[in-house]
Amino acid sequence: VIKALVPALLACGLLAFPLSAGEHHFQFGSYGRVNFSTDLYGGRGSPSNVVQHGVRLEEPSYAELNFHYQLNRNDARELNVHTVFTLALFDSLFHYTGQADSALAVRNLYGYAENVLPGLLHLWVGSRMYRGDDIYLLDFWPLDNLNTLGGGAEVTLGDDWLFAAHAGFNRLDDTYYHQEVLTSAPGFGTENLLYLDRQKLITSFKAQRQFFKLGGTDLGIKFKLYGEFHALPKGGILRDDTATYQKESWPADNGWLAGAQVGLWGFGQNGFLNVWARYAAGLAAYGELAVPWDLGPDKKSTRAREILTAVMANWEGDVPGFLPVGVMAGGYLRWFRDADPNSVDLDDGWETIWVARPALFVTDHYHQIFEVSFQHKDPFGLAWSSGRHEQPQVWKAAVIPALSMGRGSFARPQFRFVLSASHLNQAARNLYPLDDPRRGRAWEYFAGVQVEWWYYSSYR
Ligand SMILES: [Ca+2]
Ligand SMILES: [Ca+2]
Repeated sequence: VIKALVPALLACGLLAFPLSAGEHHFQFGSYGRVNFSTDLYGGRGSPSNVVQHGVRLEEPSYAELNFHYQLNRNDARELNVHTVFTLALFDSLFHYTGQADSALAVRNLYGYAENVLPGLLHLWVGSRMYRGDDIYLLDFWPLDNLNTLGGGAEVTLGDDWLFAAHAGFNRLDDTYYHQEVLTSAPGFGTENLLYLDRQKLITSFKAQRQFFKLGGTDLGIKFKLYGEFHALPKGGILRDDTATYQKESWPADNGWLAGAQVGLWGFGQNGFLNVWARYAAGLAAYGELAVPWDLGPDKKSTRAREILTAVMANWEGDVPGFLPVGVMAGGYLRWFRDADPNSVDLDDGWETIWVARPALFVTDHYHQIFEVSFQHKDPFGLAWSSGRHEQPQVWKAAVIPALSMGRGSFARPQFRFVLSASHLNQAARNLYPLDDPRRGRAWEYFAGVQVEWWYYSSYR
């Protein structure tokens, strides 16, 4: 039967695809950062932050291995299929802990069909880091950053217009989404009952317009509009905190997010500027991979809000009579309110961080880099320790001699020595646990050696 089918399938063109495909490509890529450090008090250098997204410089080691296979046809406008597999390794290094285990995560596992309609329509399905532009200095994507299991479509009209829509589900390993209960089986013994199984649906939409060579210069500008809608069906769990199971039910819930980005590039060397703003409500204010906390009296997230604005810029150029220089800068301002009726608790408030990283490109490879940052948090509630309104604040300054593969703030791989000092005010130190020795130190240090690389990675 199969032998008889082959000519028929060939005739239909169904088997013809792999036979007539052009060159196949395999590409290995990677993003990585590895560091070892000391806090100069005998311990490991650790991040000292009072905001959600602190400086990248103090982050733990992390790596991605990116395997990309492309069935590449000869004509760039013909159907072209990519499969992408990215494995991530988090900071659990055998040579440091002595434990032969790793913290792994699959960050990409998807197929992308390019030119389903030539030059117009592209489709993808799978598990994907689906995201736009970041604030490199904070390792933070302020507008569009989904880690999703789903699928989507992209429509491109030349290089000018891009429209994209996507839908995906997640069901975190938490009893807010998922519960299995041991029950007695008919007859004898026990069995697992999947009592709660509610998936959160996340959909996203983006529209982007780019303009190139503005006024005959190298300047380009882009405008992006972005939105998300989150929906969670109703559900309930069995609580076994009493002698008998108690049923607890939750209503259906939802959330939405709307935002925009303006991007400018093509000034100086490697110059660009991105500005973002977004407004989120309900489930979307807590983020995609979150279990919302402190819900309203109706057990819904309706009252939660997040407002965020962010900036990232880079400029490099020659200063006459001096060295070539560069400066990266970025930051964000965020206001958040959780869903409970109390608007003056510690969960609600403002936070902001601003960071600048100037560099002197002494030679193509030796770069003298500096980084300064300031972070501030204004929780509306009263601090537990003092009963007063406290505003944690941290200043940081770092000296970073670096060896880079080429001139430029984004040239990688980069080897660097980092000596960073942080000054924490009393309110910031009060965030540490009571017996933590750091409560008594106004200054914290991070001295370390790092290497960071990326090539053919989904990171850039
Ligand atoms: Ca609140
Ligand atoms: Ca609260």
